[in-house]
Amino acid sequence: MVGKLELLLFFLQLWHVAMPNKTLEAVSHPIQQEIPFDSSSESNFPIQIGNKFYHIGINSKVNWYQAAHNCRKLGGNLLNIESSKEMDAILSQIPQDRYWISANCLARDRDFTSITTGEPMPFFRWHKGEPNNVHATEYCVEIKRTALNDEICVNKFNYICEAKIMY
Ligand SMILES: [Ca+2]
Repeated sequence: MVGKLELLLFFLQLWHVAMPNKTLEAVSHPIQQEIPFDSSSESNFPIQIGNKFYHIGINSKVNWYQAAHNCRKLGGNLLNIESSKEMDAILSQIPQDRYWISANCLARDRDFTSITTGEPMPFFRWHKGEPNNVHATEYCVEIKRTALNDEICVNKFNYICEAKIMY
């Protein structure tokens, strides 16, 4: 004779087998499809260099402001380049293209500050002749293939986010 409790436990076990919990997985990785590298990774920041993690946004080109928001949504910030070594490592990981980073002079003209730290970005490797502030309209900084360029903030490019802790 099977007791009511045993019967209930049996049906509960059947329920778990029949209805695996997918909800938590879906909530944990809502923007996984935007990750361009290493599709096996489930992190928003799949690239690790030293103690930092990176997200390369290449699926939709956006203006600098939207790029900053996108990085925050992922749990990080726009790339703050800290050294020549870091810049070389980043360049070795990305297709040659145009990418927004954290440096900008929106608050004070020609005073390039990182939106990520509120401090001057520690390392700049400008293209020859840059920053040239063409038509006095270039307030945001991009990696333009191999080096940095000041550019009009509303232009739409890829972007690079960083995080010190992997999300
Ligand atoms: Ca420029």
